[in-house]
Amino acid sequence: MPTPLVGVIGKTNVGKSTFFAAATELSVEIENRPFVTIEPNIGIAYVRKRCPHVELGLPKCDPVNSLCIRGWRFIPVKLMDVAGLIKGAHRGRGLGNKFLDDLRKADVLLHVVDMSGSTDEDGNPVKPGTHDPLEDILAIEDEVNEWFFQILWNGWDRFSRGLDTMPSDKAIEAIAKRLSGLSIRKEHVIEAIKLAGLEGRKPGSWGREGVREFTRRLREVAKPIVIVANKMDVPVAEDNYRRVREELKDRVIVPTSALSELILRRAAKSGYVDYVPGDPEFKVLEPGRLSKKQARALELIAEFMKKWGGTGVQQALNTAVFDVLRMIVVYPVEDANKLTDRNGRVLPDAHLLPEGSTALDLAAVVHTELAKGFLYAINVRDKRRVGASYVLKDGDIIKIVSATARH
Ligand SMILES: Nc1nc2c(ncn2[C@@H]2O[C@H](COP(=O)(O)OP(=O)(O)OP(=O)(O)O)[C@@H](O)[C@H]2O)c(=O)[nH]1
Ligand SMILES: [Mg+2]
Repeated sequence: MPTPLVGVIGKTNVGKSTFFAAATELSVEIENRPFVTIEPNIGIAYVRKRCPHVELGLPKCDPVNSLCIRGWRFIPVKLMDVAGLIKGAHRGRGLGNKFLDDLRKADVLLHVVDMSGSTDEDGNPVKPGTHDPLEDILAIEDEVNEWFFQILWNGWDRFSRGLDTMPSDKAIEAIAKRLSGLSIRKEHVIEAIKLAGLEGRKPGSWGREGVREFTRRLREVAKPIVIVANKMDVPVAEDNYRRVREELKDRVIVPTSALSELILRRAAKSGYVDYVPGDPEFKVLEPGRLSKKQARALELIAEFMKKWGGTGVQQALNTAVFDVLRMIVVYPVEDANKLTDRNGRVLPDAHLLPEGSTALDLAAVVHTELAKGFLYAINVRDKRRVGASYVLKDGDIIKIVSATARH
C-alpha cells in the first residue's frame, strides 16, 4: 500500500465536504505536493505524529515529503470526498453506483454521521434531535456491504463451481482476482473466510447466506469504517453520541466538529489565531481584529475543544491510518550520524508503511534501485546493522546501504 487513500462517505448534508475542506486546508505549503491534480474530489490531508527531531534534541528538521509544525510531523495521505449516499445506492438510487465506484480504490472509510440528528434519512434538514443517527450508521454500512455482496453474488453459481475444482489456495486467488477492482488482495480474502467461519468449506456449498457473511467480513477487512460522529457542537448531539457508543460497542467512533476545524484552519491561515491542526487548543492572536460575532464563535469552539480534547478532525484521520490501517512512520536517511539526506537536509522524508514492513520494503519505497542492490541497513537510533528482513518499528530512522546506491 503506497500512500493510503481515505474515503469520506455518508448521507447527504452530514458534513462530508466540510470535513474534507477542513482536513485538506493547511496554512503551510509543502515542497513536494504529490497528487495535487489527480481528481477534483481528491485532496491531501495529513496524519500527525511527534517528529523525531524533537526527541533527539535537534534544533530543527528539513522536511521534504511532509511538514513539521512545531515539532509535529504531518505526513500526507489522500482524502476523497464522495457524493452523498442514500438508501438503495447499490441498486443505482441517487448517484448510486457512481458513488460506489469512487470507493473502489479506498483503503479505509471515514463515515461522517450527523450526530445532532438534524437531517432526515434523505438528508433534508429537520429539527435537531428528531432523526436517529444510529439508523444512518446501519443504513450506510448496509449499502456498502450490499454492494460487495452483489458484485460477488452475480454469477456465483457458475463461478463457485469452478472454484470447487481448484486447490484452496488457487480458489482464494481466483476470488481475490474477481474482486481486484475493489482493491481486494489475497490476504483480505483469507482473513474474511476465517472470520466468516468458512474455512475448509468448498465455496460451492457456502450458499447465499455464506456468501453474504463472507462479503460482510470482507468489507470489514478491506474497507474498514471509522465513524466520524460529526456536528458534536450541537447540544443534542452528545446524548445521541453516548447512546450510539453504548449500542455499537465494536465500532470505532470519533466525536468531531468539522465546522469548528474548518473555521479554525481558515482563521489560522488569515492570521487571526495560532493553531496547529490536532492541538487541543488555540490562541487568538489579536483580539482587537475580531468582530463580536467572530470572537463569540471562537469562544464556543474553544469550549468545545476543551471538553472533547480537540475538534476531532485530526483524531479521525490518525485513528483511520494508525489504529485501523495499522501504519507506521519510518524516516530514511543517507547519513546515519547527521540524520540527513545527501543534500544535508535533516530527516527529510517520513514514509507511511504497513505494520510488519521490512527494511527491504522501505528500500523499495525509497527507490527501486536501492532495493535491488540492498546490502544491509543501519538502525540509526542504536547504530546497529540490520538485514533485509528486519521488521521496522514506528518512528525508526534507517540508513540503507546498497550496492546500487545513487551517485
Ligand atoms: N453545527 C455543525 N454543522 C456542520 C458541521 N459540519 C458541517 N456542518 C453543516 O452541515 C451542512 C452540510 O455540510 P456539507 O459539508 O456540505 O455536507 P455534505 O455531507 O458534504 O453534503 P452533500 O455533499 O450534499 O452530501 C452545512 O450547512 C455545514 O455548515 C459541524 O461540525 N457542526
Ligand atoms: Mg458534499
